[in-house]
This record gives sequence, structure tokens and C-alpha cells, in this order.
Amino acid sequence: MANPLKIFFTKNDQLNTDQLILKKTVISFFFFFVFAGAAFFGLKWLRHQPTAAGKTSRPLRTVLNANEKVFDGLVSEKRLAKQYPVSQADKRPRVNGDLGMKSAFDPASWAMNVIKGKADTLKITLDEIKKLPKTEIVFNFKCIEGWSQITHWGGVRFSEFMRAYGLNGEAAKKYLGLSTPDKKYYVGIDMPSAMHPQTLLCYELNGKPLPLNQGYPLRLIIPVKYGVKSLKRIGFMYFDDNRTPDYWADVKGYDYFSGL
Ligand SMILES: Nc1nc2c(c(=O)[nH]1)N[C@H]1C(S)=C(S)[C@@H](COP(=O)(O)O)O[C@H]1N2
Ligand SMILES: [Mo]
Repeated sequence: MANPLKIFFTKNDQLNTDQLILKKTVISFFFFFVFAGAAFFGLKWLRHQPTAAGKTSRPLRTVLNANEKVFDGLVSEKRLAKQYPVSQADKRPRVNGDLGMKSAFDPASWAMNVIKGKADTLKITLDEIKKLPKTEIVFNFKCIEGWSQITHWGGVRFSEFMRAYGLNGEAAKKYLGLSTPDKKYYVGIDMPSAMHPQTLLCYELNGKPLPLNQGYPLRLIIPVKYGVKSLKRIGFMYFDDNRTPDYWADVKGYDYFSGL
């Protein structure tokens, strides 16, 4: 039989079946090695690229940043998360995440610190928050770790709170920042998502006061984002035109917007 190289350059219809099989096998192996090599050296190259924001290599980070830009523009300001009847809400909501909730904490002396300027901080109590109009929502709460649960929450719309306290200059900033009283957990949120009508400063779960491990006295509920952004036990609130720090985005390189 002719050598494989010769077969390779002969037209298919001039080859017998065995020769044709041989030719196709040679071609398959050729492409197999080309692609395997490309994948091997490509990954090797990727591994040796400098990293940015956490442990993500720069080329991958560039792609993630491009995705973020797209989603930043699309943020679900106008889109409403699907709502459900109260009867569909889970009676035993799951507890997940206790960052910033392990320090000594006295709920009785709690007040939310709203930082307006260097020497201008409002201290707002739970009773004052409860005086504002109450909104309830039942929606599918989604955790980035891969579970979701239909849950029923009550509180005041963040936008309503901002209006009631005359925080117009603050609402005009590009980003909201929230942190726990011990500052060990913190999230950054783009202002359009914070001002979304379904975003709540929340003090009730299933019609009862929030349990301590789910954020009592006050937590955020932001249905247009993954659960990571729904910070429990708000201690501080602040505003900036630059991105406010975000625990998961800064430490692990997660997507800053974490939109749905
Ligand atoms: N203070 C604080 N808030 C937090 C977290 C946390 O670790 N600490 N975890 C977040 C994550 S990842 C999720 S999914 C939700 C879970 O809220 P739940 O415990 O009410 O289910 O809280 C978010 N808020
Ligand atoms: Mo989560």
C-alpha cells in the first residue's frame, strides 16, 4: 500500500476503502494533536498571566469585566423580579452566610449609621424605619452557590427611605455601600439597582421580625441580585461615585454587579 503521505495528497475518489480510512484517520489525528496542543499551550499561557482582582488571571478578568459592562447597562432597573403568592413562600427559610455576624452585638442599642459626609452621620432606629410605609414581597431568592428558595419579606422600599430622609444628593451618587456593624461583611451596589422598586430595607420574614441569624434588626433584600448582595444586619450605609467596596468582588473576584 502506498505510504500515508502519498494517500494524503491523493483525491478521495481515487482511493480504495482501506486507503480512505487510513487517510481520514491520519487527518483526525492531525487535528487532534493540533487542538490538544493549542489547548495545552493556551492554558499554560493563561496560567502564567498576571492576576487582577483576586485570583483571576488578567485575560479571564478582561472577559469578566466586559461582561460586567454589558450587565451594568442592562441592570434590571425596569425589569421586575417575578413575585409569588404568599402561600408559596417557604415556611422554613434557609440560613446561609454569617460573615460580619459573629462579633458581639447588642440589638437593643442598634441604630443604622447613614454616613452623609465626613462629619455628618444619621443614626436611624428600627422604630423610625417601621414608621415608613411597609412593602412586602414574595420572590425566588437565589444564592450564587446554586440554591434558591421562595421567601416572603417585609420592610420599606430603599427608594422610599431615601425620599423620606431627604437623601437626594446621596441617591444621586452612583453607588451605595452597606456594611455590618463590625464591618467584616460589606457589599457595593449600583444605585439604579438600589433604587429599584423591589429593593427593601427589610425587618420581617414570613410576617414576623427577622431572626437574628437572618439579619435582625435590619437587612437588605434586593431581588434583582444574587443573595450575596442582600446584606444581613446593616450597620453602616454610605454613598460614592466610585464603586463602593464589595467583599466577594474584592476578595474572591466575583462579578461586582451579581445581577440576575
Ligand atoms: N452579614 C452577612 N450578610 C449576608 C451574608 C453573610 O455572610 N453575612 N451572606 C449572603 C449570602 S451569600 C446569602 S445567599 C444570603 C442568605 O440569606 P439568609 O441567611 O437569610 O438565607 O445572605 C447574604 N447576606
Ligand atoms: Mo449566597
